[in-house]
Amino acid sequence: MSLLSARPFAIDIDPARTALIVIDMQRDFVEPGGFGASLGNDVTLLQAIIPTVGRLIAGFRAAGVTVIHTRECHVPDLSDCPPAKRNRGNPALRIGDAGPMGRILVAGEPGADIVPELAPIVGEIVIDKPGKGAFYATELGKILADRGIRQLVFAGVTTEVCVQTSMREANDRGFECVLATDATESYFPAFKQATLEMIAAQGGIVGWLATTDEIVSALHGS
Ligand code: TIU
Repeated sequence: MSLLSARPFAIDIDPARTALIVIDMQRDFVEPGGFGASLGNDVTLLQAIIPTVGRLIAGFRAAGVTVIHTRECHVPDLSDCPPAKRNRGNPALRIGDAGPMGRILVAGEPGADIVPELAPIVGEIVIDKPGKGAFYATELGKILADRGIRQLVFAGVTTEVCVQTSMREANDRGFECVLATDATESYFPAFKQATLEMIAAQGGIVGWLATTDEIVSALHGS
């Protein structure tokens, strides 16, 4: 056990029962021509966290603690993409349409890949998820149960969409959840800030907040 300096209060972390969940650090969200850009977003904000997410992943790898990556994507026939999701809004390109990085948010296409700087290494788990939450219609719950994992550190994009949804799903399933505040980002800075505040408010109603340095220090027992 090591004490993680966190907000709203410190938390004991057991590295043997902890995993890092890196949410959707895919080219479709952080590079021009992908899903995020097709929705009208400025993707440069998200690109800026890649080095910090890399440092967090490296800290987990060095400590021998489980690293899990997720990708928001759909099977090529889009049978796992509800029309309500595909037809939402008026994007330049819809899920499944051909863009500069292949078909938008379709598994196996270049845009659905995790950015090369954060590529999973052999032995790390990659979860393809059709929803915003990482537990919905995936094996994640079973994988965590099989490994006896009870504490989760979250990073990735976007803070208020897939990260927050996944963290809330995990909180309801009884996991203690920590969000790495400098290893997550939103297309909307105000939404990120609001998300951090709502997670830690009311005595940590959804979980804890800590920086990458605080988390890596705790994992290494310093
Ligand atoms: N649009 C947006 O902010 N996010 C998503 O659609 N997916 C994730 O957050 N991964």
